[in-house]
Amino acid sequence: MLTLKVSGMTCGHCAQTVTKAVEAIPSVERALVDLKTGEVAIEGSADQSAIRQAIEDAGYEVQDRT
Ligand SMILES: [Cu+2]
Repeated sequence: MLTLKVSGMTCGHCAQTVTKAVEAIPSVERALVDLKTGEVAIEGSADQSAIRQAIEDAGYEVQDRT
């Protein structure tokens, strides 16, 4: 499972938008957003750059992990 930190998600609608954007990638099985931490957990085999791109295209920013 891959976990990414995403900034800009503030409500359930944002979470839904990001979830749908990531789950639209064919090799992603499931995406789970935790609004409190801003983390998106992704199950599946999609590569990270495709996931980042999908999140950014949806209007949110992926932060580099520290
Ligand atoms: Cu929102």
